[in-house]
Amino acid sequence: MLLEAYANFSTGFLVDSLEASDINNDGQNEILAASNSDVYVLNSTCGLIWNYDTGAYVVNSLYSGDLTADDGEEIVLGTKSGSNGNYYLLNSTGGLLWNRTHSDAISYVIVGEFDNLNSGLEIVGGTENFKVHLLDSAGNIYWDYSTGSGTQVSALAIGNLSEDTGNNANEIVIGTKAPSAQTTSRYSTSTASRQTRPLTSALTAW
Ligand SMILES: [Ca+2]
Ligand SMILES: [Ca+2]
Ligand SMILES: [Ca+2]
Ligand SMILES: [Ca+2]
Repeated sequence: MLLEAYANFSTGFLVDSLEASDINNDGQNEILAASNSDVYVLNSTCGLIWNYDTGAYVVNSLYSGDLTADDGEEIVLGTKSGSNGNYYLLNSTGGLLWNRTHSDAISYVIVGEFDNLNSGLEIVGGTENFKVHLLDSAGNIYWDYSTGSGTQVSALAIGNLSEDTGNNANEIVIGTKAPSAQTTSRYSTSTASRQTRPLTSALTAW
């Protein structure tokens, strides 16, 4: 099979996170790219529609979803600056809806339905300091879960993985890594583990 580059856009830095989604509801997918402290939204031919610069915060992860009544999909960013992190929510035209500073660097974010008692979709974020957060669409963290000291949350997924009773059908899958003393960067490829955990037991032993 011959794979050919169709178009390209240079961010000038490593691209840490990518997504293709129709964030402005015009029937065509946009390309969302996180690189250094910027988020770029490109059209299907890699033309720049807008970019958003967080300033000092490197964007580790992005994820789009229809979280608020604003037009189109919103984009959640998980970022870091030193050992601190910031969650951001942008609207579909690159406007900042809110940001929330946290004492841990945010390594990964996803959007999905994880609490039917909270209206609309939730945000799940993972940190470089072994925590998983559940946030509502206003940026409030209403619980966190520890994956164990010394690990970093490197990936997250939401899906229905077990039969449940009650309000919450979906579980969270957590990917973690435990960096050695030599490889403390987020690109470490040391041990990984996975867990699934329903919300109802998020704060109790599993
Ligand atoms: Ca579109
Ligand atoms: Ca929206
Ligand atoms: Ca919900
Ligand atoms: Ca389930």
